[in-house]
Amino acid sequence: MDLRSFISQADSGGYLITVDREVDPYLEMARLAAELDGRPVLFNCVRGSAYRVLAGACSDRRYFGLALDTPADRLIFRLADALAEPQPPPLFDEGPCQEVIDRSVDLASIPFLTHWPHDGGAYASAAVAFVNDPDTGPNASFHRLLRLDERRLAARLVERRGADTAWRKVALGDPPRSAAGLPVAICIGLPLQVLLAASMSPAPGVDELTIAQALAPTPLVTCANGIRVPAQAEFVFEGRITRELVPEGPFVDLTGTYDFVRPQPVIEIDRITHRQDAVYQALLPGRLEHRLLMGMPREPTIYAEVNKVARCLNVHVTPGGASWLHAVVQIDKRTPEDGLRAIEAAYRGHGSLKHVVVVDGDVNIFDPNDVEWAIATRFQADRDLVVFEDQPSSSLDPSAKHMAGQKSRSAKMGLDATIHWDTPAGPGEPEAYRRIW
Ligand SMILES: [Mn+2]
Repeated sequence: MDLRSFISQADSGGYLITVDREVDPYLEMARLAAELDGRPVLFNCVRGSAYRVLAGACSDRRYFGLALDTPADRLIFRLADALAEPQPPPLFDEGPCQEVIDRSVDLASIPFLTHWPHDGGAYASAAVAFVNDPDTGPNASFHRLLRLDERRLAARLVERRGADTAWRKVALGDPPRSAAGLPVAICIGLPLQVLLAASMSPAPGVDELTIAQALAPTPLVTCANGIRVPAQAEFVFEGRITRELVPEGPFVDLTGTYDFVRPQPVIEIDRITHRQDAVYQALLPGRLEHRLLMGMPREPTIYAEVNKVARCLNVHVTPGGASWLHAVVQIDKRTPEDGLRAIEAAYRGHGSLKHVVVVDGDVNIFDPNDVEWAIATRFQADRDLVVFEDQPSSSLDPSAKHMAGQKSRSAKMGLDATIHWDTPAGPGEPEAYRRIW
C-alpha cells in the first residue's frame, strides 16, 4: 500500500482530516498538525507550493495496523517476523516516483515546513536517505534536512550510524574515494512499511529495505546516480553528501526540547523526480508520530530478550516515557522469579530503557490507567521493586549524568506488578487479585 492508498484508507476509515483553505508552511501547518496530533491531516492548498502535504500518517498505532492489515496490538509480531526473515525487494526498470523529472532543481518549490519560531530554518522531517556503504551495502535512515537554498540541504547525521559511517569512508578519506561526495537518494512520501523499516536499527549489512519488503511488498527502481529507492515514493532528491560542513540546527528533538547547533554535512541535489500530483509528507518532531517511529521498533527487541527467560506476551514502549525510556512488559508468569527475570531481560533488549513495569496477561498494556491499576493492586515496593544504580543510559534523558565523550549514566528501576507467587490463603489469595468485570 503506497502513501496514496493509505490516504484513501484513512479517509474511508473516518480518520483523515482534510484542510482545503490555503495554509502557510511557515509555522501555521505545524501548529494545525500539532493541534490535530493523532490524526492524519491532508493539506490541499499550500502557500507557495503546487504540492499537497500529508502530516500525522504515523501518529497512531492504528494507522500502521491499517497499512499492514494487522490489529494494532499484534504489530510487534509483524516487526519481529520481518527482522527475523528479511526479504529481497523486487527491482523494476521504471516506477511512479520517476513519472516526472523536474527540468531544474528547485528545492524552494517543495513545501518544507518551519515548525517552531527558533528553528534553524525550514526542514524536511519525514525524509529517508538511501546510501550505499562500500563495505556493508545499502542503508536507509531518517535524517532531518535543513533547506539551505534551491540546490542544497544540511543533514543531521548521527555519529557512527549507517549513513555517517558510509559518508566518512567515501567523502572524507584522505584522499577521498569520491571528491564529489557520497551518492544519496532522499525519498519523501513513502509507504508506511518503509518508514517503519527505516526507523529500525538492524545490524550493519542488513538493508532496511529487505525488512520493508518482509512487512509488505516494496518494489524498487534505480536512480540516475545508481541508488535504489522504493518505486512508490512521492519525491526523490538525487544528490551527494559532500565534505562541506555548515551549522545545522537548532531543531526540536524527541523529548520536545531543542537539540543544539553542530557542524553538519551539506547535501547537493543534482536531480528531482516525483509522481504526478505528488504528496509531500511532514512528520511533527517530538510529537506522537516521531515517538511511535522511535519506540515501536524497540518493542520486538525487548520481547525477544524477555521471551528467552519467561513467557512474554507483549511489550509497549509508552508515549508518556517519550517512547524511549519506559516500557510495559506483559508476561504469562510461570515461576516465582519470572517478573525479576523479565525486568533484567528488558534492559538487554533496549539499552536506553530506564523504567520498566511487568504485568500479567489480564492487564491492558496500552492503557496507562490499567497499568497503574496493576501497580496499585499487585505491587509491594519493599518486595517487588528493583533499582540498579549508575547504569549506562540514554543521552536523551535530561536528568541523567552527562559527561563529555562518555556514555550517559542513570539509575534504572523495575516494578514487578504481577500477582505475587506465594500468595497466602485468605484476603490475599489469587482470587482477591481477579478483576470483576
Ligand atoms: Mn542501517
